[in-house]
Amino acid sequence: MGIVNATPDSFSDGGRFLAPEAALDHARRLIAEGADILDLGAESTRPGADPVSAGVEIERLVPLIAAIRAESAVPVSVDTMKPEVARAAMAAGATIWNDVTALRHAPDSLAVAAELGCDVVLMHMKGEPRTMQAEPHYDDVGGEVAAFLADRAEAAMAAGVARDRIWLDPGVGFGKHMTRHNLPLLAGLDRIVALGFPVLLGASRKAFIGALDGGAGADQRLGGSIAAALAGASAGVAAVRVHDVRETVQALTVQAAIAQAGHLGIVHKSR
Ligand code: HH2
Repeated sequence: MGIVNATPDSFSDGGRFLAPEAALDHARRLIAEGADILDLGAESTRPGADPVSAGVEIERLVPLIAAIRAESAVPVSVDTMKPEVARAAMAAGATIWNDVTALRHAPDSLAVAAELGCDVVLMHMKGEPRTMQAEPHYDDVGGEVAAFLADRAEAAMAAGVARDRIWLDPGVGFGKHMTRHNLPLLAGLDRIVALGFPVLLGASRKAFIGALDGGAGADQRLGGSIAAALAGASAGVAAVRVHDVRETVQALTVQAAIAQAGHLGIVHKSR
């Protein structure tokens, strides 16, 4: 899943893709680099970011979705917590609602997701974007995140969302201490995969990578982003949400080829 930011203040792209033409060019590039899904966002979820109105999000997203739809069949996901934005995006041709609040932001989020019949990504976040990094606490981060996600999947199904429309996401960096929480969460992804839903992992360019590498900035975190994507793939996640599609696809291709050779080797030896 390639990330296309249509925000003026996203932490990693600094608004480079705000103009519709530039965002469309970026989307085209990610498709050419091998993205299977595009995730479009118009509101930054960066800690401390200011909220954006639904009208502004719709203005930024709908023309972009329509332009992508006009030239590509790539599935489009929209990163929004607002049901009215999801509704407008699905009408324009998106098929996945990626909600960092796991359909908790608005009272009608669950009902609208069920009505739209779209795929939904339910992500774990402790607190809300403005405050989430203020002293988060867990006794067992992996267990608590898995329990939360199982609970939200149940709530979505109870509201009428089909089981096979649900994705889960551990929410790396959302209300988690840089290393004390994100690393055990990444090490225990199999517990989330074991819930039986496809899992999406978003670790690309996140701050924990900088924390492990002498404060490396967002544009200096490619190696760590790839390491996290590979760890996710090993644990069985279905998709990784990344900025650097080409490099990630290459890493995953090599990882899969090595695994495949290993399997062939085992078959060989057992003969
Ligand atoms: N991370 C960000 C935004 N949306 N959605 C999912 N499902 N999982 C994530 O990990 C995730 C997400 C981070 O957002 P932001 O700070 O806006 O930066 P960017 O969109 O460049 O990643």
